[in-house]
Amino acid sequence: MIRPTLSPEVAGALADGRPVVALESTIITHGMPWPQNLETARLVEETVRSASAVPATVAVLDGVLYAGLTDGQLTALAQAEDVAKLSRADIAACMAQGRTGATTVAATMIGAHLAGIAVFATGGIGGVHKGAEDTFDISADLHELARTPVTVVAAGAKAILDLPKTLEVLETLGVPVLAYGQDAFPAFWSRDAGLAAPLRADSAADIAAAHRMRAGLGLTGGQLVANPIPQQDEIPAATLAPIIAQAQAEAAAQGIAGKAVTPFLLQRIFELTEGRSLTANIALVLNNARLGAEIARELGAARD
Ligand code: PSU
Ligand code: MN
Repeated sequence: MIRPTLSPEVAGALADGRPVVALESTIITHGMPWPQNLETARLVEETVRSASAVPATVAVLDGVLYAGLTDGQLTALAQAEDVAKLSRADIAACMAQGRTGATTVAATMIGAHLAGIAVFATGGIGGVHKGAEDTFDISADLHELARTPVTVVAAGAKAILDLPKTLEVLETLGVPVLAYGQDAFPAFWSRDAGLAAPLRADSAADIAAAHRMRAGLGLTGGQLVANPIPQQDEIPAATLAPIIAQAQAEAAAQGIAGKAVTPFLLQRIFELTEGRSLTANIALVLNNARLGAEIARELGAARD
């Protein structure tokens, strides 16, 4: 079995059974513009360390799968061009060809699990795109949550997606969706998607206990923790709705499809909100990093 190459910091923590939180790299290469992408990646790592856990950013560099990057590697990745966006389908080919790729939620879960890391914090997950009844565009993130035993902390899913359908697919796939500290399912930039979350958890200890219980029952797959954006950073859903609609119309008009859809929409929304979407995005990622660290601490030495 191929294991990820660990940074010294991550190797030490795993060997001692200290808490580790995996972080994704597609958010750096395809989710945020330079230089805020690097600033955020560093801040997220520092936030995890301040919360008494060790950050393990996952990426493929020149064919090598890493869990834990040096600052030099992080900086190079944040500036690199033509980095592949890797999911379950393409991570092996990228490695076999000695290429460089950033890991999405799905591929980061795979890397985290191979390294023995049970918790992963990010911004938003991929889901069912609007119009999926025609395009069949459903993120592989949802299927990965159904098969790989990692607890993923996100701020829900973006309103660029069809949120009711996303929750339906997660239910069909048997993925627990736990809203943290509230009944409503959060919608990334806003705290309330206008939908009830299937489950609710009020503490990191409860989330860790549910993770362990799933393993005990022999249930495959992970859990999605939907952590609402802090109130002061929220952008009301009504403010964003016309902007999202415009970005979506442009994507359709330009024939954007496949892997390019999510990065295109994120970039257009950043431009149309004059950067406000990015400020909120950074705040919620940091908030998720803190909760991820707390869950990892509660899980203790549990590795699966
Ligand atoms: N949603 C966000 N920010 C992101 C992504 C999704 O709010 O950066 C990235 C994540 O890496 C996620 C991926 O796993 O996009 C999903 O892409 P797709 O929709 O092509 O599956
Ligand atoms: Mn897709």
